[in-house]
Amino acid sequence: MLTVYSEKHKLRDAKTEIFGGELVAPFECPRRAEVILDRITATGLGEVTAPRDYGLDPVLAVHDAGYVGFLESCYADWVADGHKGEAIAMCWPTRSMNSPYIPNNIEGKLGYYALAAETTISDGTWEAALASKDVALTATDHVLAGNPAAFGLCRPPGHHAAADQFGGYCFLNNAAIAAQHALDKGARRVAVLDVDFHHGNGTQSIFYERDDVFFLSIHGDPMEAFPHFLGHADETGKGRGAGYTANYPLPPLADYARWKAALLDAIGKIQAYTPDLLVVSLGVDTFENDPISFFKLAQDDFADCGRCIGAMTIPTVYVMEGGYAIEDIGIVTVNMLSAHDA
Ligand code: OKP
Ligand code: ZN
Repeated sequence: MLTVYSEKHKLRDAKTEIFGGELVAPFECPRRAEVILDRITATGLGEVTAPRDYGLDPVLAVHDAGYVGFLESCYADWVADGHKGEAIAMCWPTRSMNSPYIPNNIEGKLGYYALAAETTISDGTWEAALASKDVALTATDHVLAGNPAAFGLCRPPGHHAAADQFGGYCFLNNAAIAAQHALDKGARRVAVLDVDFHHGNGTQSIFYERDDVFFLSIHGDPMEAFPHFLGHADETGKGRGAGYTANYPLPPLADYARWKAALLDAIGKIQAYTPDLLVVSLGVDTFENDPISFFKLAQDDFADCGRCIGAMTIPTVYVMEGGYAIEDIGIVTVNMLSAHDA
């Protein structure tokens, strides 16, 4: 399988994350992509190629223009406002403060455009996010050109990013940008299967009222896990999109038997939908040793999952999302990808 990779992911190298009331080194760090790339090379998964530059048009096809402008100048605006650390949201327009105004002040803007506080915006974040969507788009075009599958080694990840919100380590929604790009290039229907431990709230919200993208996600029950406020089983789409969202929230300590039952149900729905393209939001934080998640998938389970997805024989783009058991994420990611082709 072809991998698309850009060195520019290294520009996303934040120094701080709020975790457990402390400022810690971010779980979502450059070494993640290096470990996965090393495993791809060591196992001979396939060719590794650089992305091409698609500019902002495919971004603006799913994201709000004001949000994109905010991301582009956020760090510079933060520094110009006299701050020394990384840009971070601290104040939100919550239920009791509904207002149509978008603040001028950068602290106000951060609250307006953020959905969580753990994720800072650091120097280089925007450039890395741009390269990450180019990785997803290049992998997508490779599949649209007739190849059965490709892997976009995206970093930073994307599935929590909504049309106008960042958070959960995500800025631009690479999977949504890829799915929309495929539709704009002639695909009639696209399915997005999100296997990251966390619910793909951003992808779901972007396509919630549409029937041309079917979003399915298997994840930690939001009653117990981030992103806490979306991903319940009764969220199934709205309007034209009714029936084109499927959520499989699973409880703490869910093992592969339980997880696979959800996967097989999702696969049945995907096959009935007959999509022209499948986008897999490939998070590997379902792994038993992941430091911030609570599922119990073992290394070999990822190969079984890859086999099940590959057996659908739908043209498939994998885009990297989460996975924080740094020393093992290369193994489990490549277990999944190599089994797809087998
Ligand atoms: C991003 B991706 C756990 C806090 C979790 C944010 C997690 C973002 C995950 N106590 N904080 O979906 O892997
Ligand atoms: Zn995750």
